[in-house]
Formats: sequence, C-alpha cells, structure tokens
Amino acid sequence: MELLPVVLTLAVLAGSHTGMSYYLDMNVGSVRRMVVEYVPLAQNDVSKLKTVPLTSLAVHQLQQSITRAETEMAPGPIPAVAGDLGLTELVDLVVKAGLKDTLESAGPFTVFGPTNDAFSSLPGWVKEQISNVTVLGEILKFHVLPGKVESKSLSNELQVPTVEGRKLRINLYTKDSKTVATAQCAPVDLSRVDQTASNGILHVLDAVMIPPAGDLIATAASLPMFSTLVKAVTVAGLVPTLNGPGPFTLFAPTDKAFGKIPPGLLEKLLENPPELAKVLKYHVLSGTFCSAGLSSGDVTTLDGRNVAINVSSDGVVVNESKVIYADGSVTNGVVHVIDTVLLPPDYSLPDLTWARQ
Ligand SMILES: *[C@@H]1O[C@H](CO)[C@@H](O)[C@H](O)[C@H]1NC(C)=O
Ligand SMILES: *[C@@H]1O[C@H](CO)[C@@H](O)[C@H](O)[C@H]1NC(C)=O
Ligand SMILES: CC(=O)N[C@H]1CO[C@H](CO)[C@@H](O)[C@@H]1O
Repeated sequence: MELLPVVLTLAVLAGSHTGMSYYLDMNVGSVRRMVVEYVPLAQNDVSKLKTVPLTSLAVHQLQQSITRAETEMAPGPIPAVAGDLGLTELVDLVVKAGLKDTLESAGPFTVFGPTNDAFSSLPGWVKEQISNVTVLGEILKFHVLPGKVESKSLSNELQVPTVEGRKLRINLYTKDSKTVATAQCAPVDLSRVDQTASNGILHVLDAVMIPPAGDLIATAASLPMFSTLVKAVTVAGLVPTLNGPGPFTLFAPTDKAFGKIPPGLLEKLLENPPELAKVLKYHVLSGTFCSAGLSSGDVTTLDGRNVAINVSSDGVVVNESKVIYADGSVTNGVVHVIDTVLLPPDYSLPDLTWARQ
C-alpha cells in the first residue's frame, strides 16, 4: 500500500484545517504527532512537508479517521477481491455454482482465478459441460486450495491438493529469460499473484484449469480417437511406465495420424514390441512441458533421441507433427495431441531395413 494516497485519504476524512493535511506513519500504526503544511503532494515527495505538533483534538480526530479508513481499506473476502480484479465472469459462475458463501467463509483459501477472456475462450465442449452446475462446481473447486499458498512457495512439478479433491500441478519454466508459471498448464499472471483478501489470497490465471480425468493411459483409453495408440502402448509393454507417477509429456498421435504411416509398418511394429516401444518412447518426454513453457529447440525423448520443437505464431510443431490440441490435463503430466506419428531418425524411409525383412 502506498503511503501517499493513504495520507490524502485520511486528510480528506479528517477534514478540518483548511490547507492542512496530516502525515501518518502507517508502518508504525500510530499517529505521528505532526501536522503537515498542505503543499501539493506531488509524486510521493513527502520530504518537503513541514511538521508541527498536533493538538490533542486533532490527534483524536485522526485516530478516528484511521479506524474508519482502515475499515474501508481492508480487503473484502475472495469474491469481492476477484470482482475488484475484473474477474467478473468467475464471480458470476461462483454465484451460479452456489459457492459464494463458501468463498466468503473464514477459509483461508487460495484461489486461482481465471480472467474473463479465459472463460470466453474455452472450447465449446467445455462451455457445454459447465452449463451443468454440478460440473461447474467441480471445475471451480479445482481452482481453490485449502490454506494460503503464496506464489513464492510454488515450485516446478509441485502438486497441491485442491478443495475439489484432485491435485493440480504447478510448473515453472524459463522462456526468453523470463519466468513462466503454470497451474495444470494454465498460465499464471505473475503480475497479479498474491492478491490479498480477508480470507485468503488470489492468483490470476490466463486460462481455466480442467480437472484431470486420470493418468495418461486412462485418459487416452477414454477417448475413441486414441484406440491405436492405446493398443500400441499395451502391446509394447509401456502401460506400467506411462501410468506411473512420471511426470511425462506425451505427444499423442490420433488414429488418423497412425493411418498416415507407411503401409504395413504399423502391423510390423505390432509384431515387434521392442521396436514398437522405441517408436512410442520417441513420443514421450520426461517432465511436464505445458505449451506455455515450450520453447523452440531440441528435447530428448524417453527413447534417448531428440525431437525438434518449433514454437511459432502458427502453434507448436514437433519435427513434422503439428500439435492440434495442447495441454490435455492428466494426473501424471500433460498430453499434446499430434496429427502425425513421430518416427525416430532411423525409421526415415527408405531405410526401413528391419521392417522389410
Ligand atoms: C450434471 O452432471 C452431473 C454429474 O456429472 C450428472 O449426474 C447430472 O445428471 C447432470 N445434470 C444434468 C441436468 O445434465
Ligand atoms: C518454425 O515454424 C515456422 C512457422 O511454420 C517456420 O517459419 C520456421 O521456419 C520454423 N523453424 C524451424 C527451425 O523449423
Ligand atoms: C523426421 C524428422 O524430421 N526427424 C528429426 C526430428 O528432430 C530430431 C532432432 O532435431 C532430428 O534428429 C530428426 O532427424
């Protein structure tokens, strides 16, 4: 809190002496026994102020003003602070889900508050889902942590339990020599973290977090477009790895992507689990690489060989595979859906010697 606006507010509240204002030391929390001559209090320059002793009446008036001003300036509960920050859609949805009373209760809570833009840019299927207030309530509770979790205590791959029950994952990256923080891959607005409310704190998010339905494998298995991937991962014996704690980043080819690989290759691979495992591991990175934290450059896959990531205004491309859906929320990392299977360098045609045999 800046001192000068406080001084001016109090001076106005205190009224009285024409042309006079009061200077308070809010840090000490007590009224300094001085009156200052009202010079135009331009740009934080308190050094020019002349001090004179206060009368006891003036001290009394000032103390009353301080009490009043403190009441007025004390932050409200989380929904009020969210409103002040312009997170009006969040506040509306909190009301709709019947969570306002909870978020105004003693708490304390930490809320990751998505902006209005974050809500309006949700994909249609999510908007449809959150038109159901039960689902909406679950998603909103996934944005609330019990207790106060300040931004300084966030660390890379930290998992924190939410009020909803499932954990969300924090990631910290360095991108273009700046720190990028994400919560379940939603970018955190680091210029608006640790916003104080009477019953907790609020960190602003640039996207809405979707609670993970399960781990990498369970999530892929629940979606019909990944039937080939799930079959391949099972045949290759990679399920115990990929449903482990990880965390992992999976570039997940759709069935359509598998349909584009050279004829016969998939059948050959399915008959050769160790080779299939190599190809599949070429789709997995160790660690959670959310799109907000991705930079262009080579990264090493679980297979040991590199893929080249290209981040541009056109989106994210991995070697020649385009990410068509980024930041799929899972419990043990993240899934980015790709439109083309990644083949390790020795699979480039026409060198498919082993597959030709
Ligand atoms: C809302 O979602 C819940 C939980 O998924 C479900 O049980 C309920 O039937 C849904 N309500 C409507 C009106 O669709
Ligand atoms: C990255 O993608 C952009 C846009 O498609 C392209 O112009 C650029 O050449 C690519 N960079 C590399 C290193 O491939
Ligand atoms: C097919 C293809 O482009 N493969 C490349 C993927 O990126 C790695 C790392 O830069 C290269 O070594 C591969 O040749």
